[in-house]
Order: sequence, then structure tokens, then C-alpha cells
Amino acid sequence: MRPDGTVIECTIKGKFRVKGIRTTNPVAVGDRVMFISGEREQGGVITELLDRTNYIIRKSTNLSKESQIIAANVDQVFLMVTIKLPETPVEFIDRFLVTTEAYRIKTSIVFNKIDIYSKEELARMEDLIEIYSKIGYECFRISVINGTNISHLKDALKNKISLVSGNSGVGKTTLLNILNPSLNLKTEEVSEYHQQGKHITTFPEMHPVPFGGFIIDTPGIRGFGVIDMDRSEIYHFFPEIFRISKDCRFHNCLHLEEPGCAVRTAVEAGEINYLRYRSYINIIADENRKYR
Ligand SMILES: Nc1nc2c(ncn2[C@@H]2O[C@H](COP(=O)(O)OP(=O)(O)OP(=O)(O)O)[C@@H](O)[C@H]2O)c(=O)[nH]1
Ligand SMILES: [Mg+2]
Ligand SMILES: [Zn+2]
Repeated sequence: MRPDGTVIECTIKGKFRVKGIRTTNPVAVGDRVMFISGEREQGGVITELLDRTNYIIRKSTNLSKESQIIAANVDQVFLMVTIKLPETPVEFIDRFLVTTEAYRIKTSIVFNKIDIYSKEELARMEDLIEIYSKIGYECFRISVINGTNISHLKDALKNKISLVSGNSGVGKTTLLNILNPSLNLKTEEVSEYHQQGKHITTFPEMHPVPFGGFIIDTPGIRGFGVIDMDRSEIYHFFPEIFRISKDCRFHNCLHLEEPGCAVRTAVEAGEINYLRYRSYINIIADENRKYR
């Protein structure tokens, strides 16, 4: 795609390899490339992959060492979540945030479908917003269907390259369609029976928006395996845990059972949210399983 949003279909010639990682897709959405225009048709051939300012990788679930680059060169990420239809689990949010923290990409949380929440569900959303905004994540409360607070979101999206992620059915593509109605992308109702989305978007794609900027719509993610990271560094990506960890007695404290752990004290005092701590423990437990 040219910076003005026009699209040139390109093929890849030869082999592109990214140092140190084996990926299933050498060129990903968001990549900046050099290409040679074809003669008569619109098509072109990609000849060079320019350096990436960042990228997000997803590990394949199978045992092969291959990973997939979800997107490259993104300015910011918006994690779209819903309290119901479907319900986004807190641990899912936390695993996602660990990943974007590891890539040092600014991430905001967008609560969508506020038009259908009961009083209790709205209260639950406010509880979550309190937790996450206190840590430093900007939160939006929107209804794409009713247009509520979309203008706030537009301000944040303007002139940036933004990746929108979240489970299937939360409304990522519906959002893009109202931001750029000419796109007319496919969306689908959430299954009443399974209360889950149906994985309608199948590959990540970048789209221009008329007020300036680009949005990358992505397929709904299921579980989120945390990318390869050392057990001992996971807490670096929980900003509020990391901040307090400096007061732990042992510098290599994992904040599990160690004596003099400032993090556990903060959890007991309610300064660190218990759900967040629980997500941390569960991620560590996963990592342990891997080493067995
Ligand atoms: N009530 C309500 N429904 C919404 C809202 N936003 C989206 N939806 C509905 O949610 C359903 C799923 O929306 P999609 O945009 O397809 O969801 P998605 O996140 O792109 O899903 P995948 O492509 O499968 O990952 C559609 O039926 C939308 O009409 C909202 O603000 N309120
Ligand atoms: Mg979609
Ligand atoms: Zn500790």
C-alpha cells in the first residue's frame, strides 16, 4: 500500500530471512518494502524489506520453532474487550499486555458493546477500568453500534498506525467499518449458543481511515501463549509489579514464596490488584510446565 492508501499487489521474489527467528511469513502487514512496479499491470515485485521499528510475533501452537509475525511498525495497539458476548477473561487481557509490554508498544484497552451491559456488567467494567488505568493503560468505553465515545477513539487513532486486537466477536471489524464505511468488511453475529465469535476476519490487514492514519484489523485471537521469555523476567512486563519489586529483599525474587517479598505485601494490602497477581502466577506456572 502506498502512503495515500492505494494498493499495489506484489509478489515476493527470492528469500527474505529475519535474523534469529524462523517465521512462516517473511513479509508481514505493516512492513515497509521496496518494490519494482510491473510493466503493464498494477502489480509489483518486492525486492527489499526495510528495517522494522518493531514487530509482534505469535508463537505457533505446534512444536515447530516457527512463529508468525502478526504485524510490524505499529505505533500503538488497541486491545478490544467485552464484558459479555463474548466475555473477555481478565487473564487474557493480562497475557496480551505482557506481550505488548515486552515489545514496548503503547497499548490501550477499548471496552466495546457498552450498549448491552446491565448495571452489574457496567459496574464490572468500571472495576476493570479502575485497575488498568491505575497501572497506566488508557481505557475507552465505547459502543460501536450506538456511536458512543467513538470521537474520543478517533482522536487517539488519528495519524497513527494502530493495531486492533481482541477475541473473536468483540467488534474489531465493525469498528473499522464505521470509521471507514467504504471498506464494507465482513462481520458476523456472535453465536448465541457458544457466546463466542466465529472468527470472521482470517488474516491481518491494514486499512486507511479518512481522518488520517491506518488501522490493522486482525483475526480474533483465542488463547494467548506468552512469547518466549525467561521465567525470571515475566514480572518486568507487569508495570505495577515491576515498580514494587525493587523493594523485595532478594534481587532475584520471583514474588512467589520468597521471604521479604514487597510484591506479596502489596497484593495483601490491595495496592496491587489480586487478579493481576493471579494472572502473573498463572503465567509463571505455564512457564514451569514447559521446563518439565
Ligand atoms: N450490541 C453491540 N454489538 C456490537 C457492537 N460492536 C459490534 N457488535 C456486533 O458484534 C458482532 C461481531 O462483530 P465483528 O466486528 O465481526 O467482530 P470481530 O472482533 O471483528 O470478530 P473476528 O473477526 O471474528 O475476530 C457483530 O454482530 C457486530 O454487529 C456494539 O457496540 N454493540
Ligand atoms: Mg473481524
Ligand atoms: Zn518479590
